[in-house]
Amino acid sequence: MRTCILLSLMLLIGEDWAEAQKKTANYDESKIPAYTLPALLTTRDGAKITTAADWTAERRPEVLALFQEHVYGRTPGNWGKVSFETREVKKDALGGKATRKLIHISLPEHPAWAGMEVMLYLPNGLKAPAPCFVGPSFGGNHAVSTEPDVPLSTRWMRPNKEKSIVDNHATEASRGNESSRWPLEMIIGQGFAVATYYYGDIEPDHVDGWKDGLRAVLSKDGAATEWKNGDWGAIGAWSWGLSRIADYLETDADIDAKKLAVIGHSRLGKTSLWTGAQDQRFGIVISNNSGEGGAATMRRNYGETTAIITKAFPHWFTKTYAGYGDNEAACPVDQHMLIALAAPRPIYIASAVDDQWADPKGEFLSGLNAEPVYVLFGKKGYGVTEPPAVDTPVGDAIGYHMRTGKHDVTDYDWTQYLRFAKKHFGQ
Ligand code: GTR
Repeated sequence: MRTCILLSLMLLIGEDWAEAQKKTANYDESKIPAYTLPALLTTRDGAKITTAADWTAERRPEVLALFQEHVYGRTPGNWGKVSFETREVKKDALGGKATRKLIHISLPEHPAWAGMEVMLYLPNGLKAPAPCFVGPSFGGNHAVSTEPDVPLSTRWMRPNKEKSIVDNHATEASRGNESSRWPLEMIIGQGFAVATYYYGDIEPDHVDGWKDGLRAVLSKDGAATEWKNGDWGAIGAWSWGLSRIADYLETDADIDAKKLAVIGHSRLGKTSLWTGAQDQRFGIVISNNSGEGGAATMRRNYGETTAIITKAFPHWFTKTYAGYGDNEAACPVDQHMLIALAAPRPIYIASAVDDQWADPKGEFLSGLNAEPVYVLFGKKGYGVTEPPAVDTPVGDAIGYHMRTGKHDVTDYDWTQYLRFAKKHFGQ
């Protein structure tokens, strides 16, 4: 009971404190202090990168290592064998339009981790293996789907009255509460599969969540320990989950594993970007309203800042990152370099005009400033240098739009992602 009260208190400090900062944050362009971005195409020892081959062989590994060391932490490599158990194949899902598979992923060498439940919807009647969107959910598979026979997640969930979360657990009334963000029929209707899992299967999203999650299980002694600079944070762990889904999809003959698009919203958009950077099996990377610690330029003091995010959500990142609060200039990376880690794979960044907390212009700028790497590969970026008007998508290998409305994932966003994926996957 006492732990429960303490936990609730800590949660309030995290989410509610961040919420309160939204009122006092800077939203005035003229008040952003001058900044210089770290050079994308100069190595740490000063060598200039002028070819795609040199980017791939020299600078890319260096930039990836810098993000591990300073922002998200290193993903350990000690999970061993991964096992997949298909627990359900429902051929007449979504009124016969789709096949729904439920796959349990676990680690036989680490039975202390309860594993993750993957829900995969496949379009019925396709003549070839399907391309697939892969993304984590905030509310669980039963929240993504409105189908009443999807098992209700039994995992810990963030308090949320509107979503009918009672005592940190989903209830029958929670079904479908995230379905507007996952327009399954629309995605299936265009010939794409969707694979998703509840991010809390990997780690509950609060400061002490790791103690009940995969990070504790994979830590050296399998016991609670303190995290050091460079150790992975929750974003790294959630991202690990997406890579394990890719492991599974590579074994599923109904899927074209050369056509996987990783997608995420908000904190899970940060997760999507970090996944795309680490795991090149994802051929397209999509960041929806990912904001600070995602696509937004770290050095712009606009909306959420490094100081705010690392105070409210220290567990998302490696410990080192907190040291850059109000001291971004000292950080050897900025987020344009994270976008560049997707190159030459297509990447899409989406903002919403009423989501100023996420700094839409800063999200746009990271894509723009990543372009020199795409150019090395003979690819085109936005084709514009100023943020486009609302609801006017731009770009080629780097796509961008600023949607009307608030922080959310809407059908408008998915319309653009489907168009982008069809174009680049040649569907
Ligand atoms: C906010 C946080 C953002 C964003 C968002 C979300 O409170 O400040 O960085 O990640 O949560 O995930 O919905």
